[in-house]
Amino acid sequence: MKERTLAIIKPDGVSQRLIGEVIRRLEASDFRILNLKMVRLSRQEAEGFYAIHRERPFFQSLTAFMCEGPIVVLLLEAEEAIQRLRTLMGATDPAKADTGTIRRDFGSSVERNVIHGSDSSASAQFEISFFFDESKNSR
Ligand code: IDP
Ligand code: MG
Repeated sequence: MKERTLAIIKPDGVSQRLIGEVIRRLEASDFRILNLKMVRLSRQEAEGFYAIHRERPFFQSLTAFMCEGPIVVLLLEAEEAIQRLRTLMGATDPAKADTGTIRRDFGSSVERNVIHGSDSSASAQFEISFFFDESKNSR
């Protein structure tokens, strides 16, 4: 089934000049980019986006990290997009991620792991509408 999901190239990915490489991998694996933008999150926006992790010990550090520089937000569409994006990304901790995944190849720590991807259809819905006005998404 065709699905939509949200990916973010995190500040460490942008600063390592990985925008092109990440997008190349996404397109090579049949993701269609329906929309994208570069933004700089305020602390409040980062906290809103990651509200589900509010009680986690890494919340302050994570939200500070997500604000340290620009990010690239991508609205993606593909067959099984949610699961396939997670597979391309690899495990949260780059050291534990499979060979050939984005996080394994470019991540530097469990926090600085280059890319975000929605983990379920509920989170994809929330995350897409957090960043994009759905009535304006093109194909
Ligand atoms: P995910 O990005 O693989 O879905 P989550 O558990 O949803 O992982 O965590 C969200 C983000 O928070 C991670 O991508 C990573 O940047 C950061 N994070 C997760 N666990 C830790 C941790 O134990 N220490 C520091 N940062 C973490
Ligand atoms: Mg997650």
